[in-house]
Amino acid sequence: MSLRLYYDLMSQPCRAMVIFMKMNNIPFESRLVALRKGEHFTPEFTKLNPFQKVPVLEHNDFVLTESIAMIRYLAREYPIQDKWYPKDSKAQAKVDEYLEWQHLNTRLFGSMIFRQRVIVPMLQQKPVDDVKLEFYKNGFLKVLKR
Ligand SMILES: N[C@@H](CCC(=O)N[C@@H](CS)C(=O)NCC(=O)O)C(=O)O
Repeated sequence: MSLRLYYDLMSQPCRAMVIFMKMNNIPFESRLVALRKGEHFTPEFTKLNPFQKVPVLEHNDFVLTESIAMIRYLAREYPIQDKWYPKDSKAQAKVDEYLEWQHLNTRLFGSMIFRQRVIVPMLQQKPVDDVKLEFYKNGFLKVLKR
């Protein structure tokens, strides 16, 4: 049974997948997709994920996009430690609560800091926009306090 993960470690959801799979001893084949080289725009990759985003999980012929769906799928398919995704309904609901929340909170502000601090200056050869950076840093501090 083959399980493949298409990823780039520059991406936060990809890192989450790699950490989750390694911590739970889920064997997988690595398929690196270099976002900086635009490898997610190739026709082969677009066939896998028409949205041209990583991560993508391929389990035999079954293809899944969206990291949260992947984590839930793997938690059903593999014997993962309960602390990662509990079977108890209420405990699982609390994990789900965080998984839904993080997209527009920790992930959004964390990735925007990285974007403003690293990606935009590198790609556009511009100095860091301190006003924007400060905005996302403050947003990040606020969501970290919740
Ligand atoms: N909600 C998706 C997010 C996927 C996503 O936004 N991936 C980014 C990297 S973090 C990507 O592939 N971006 C490439 C692009 O937009 O061109 C998930 O959790 O898997």
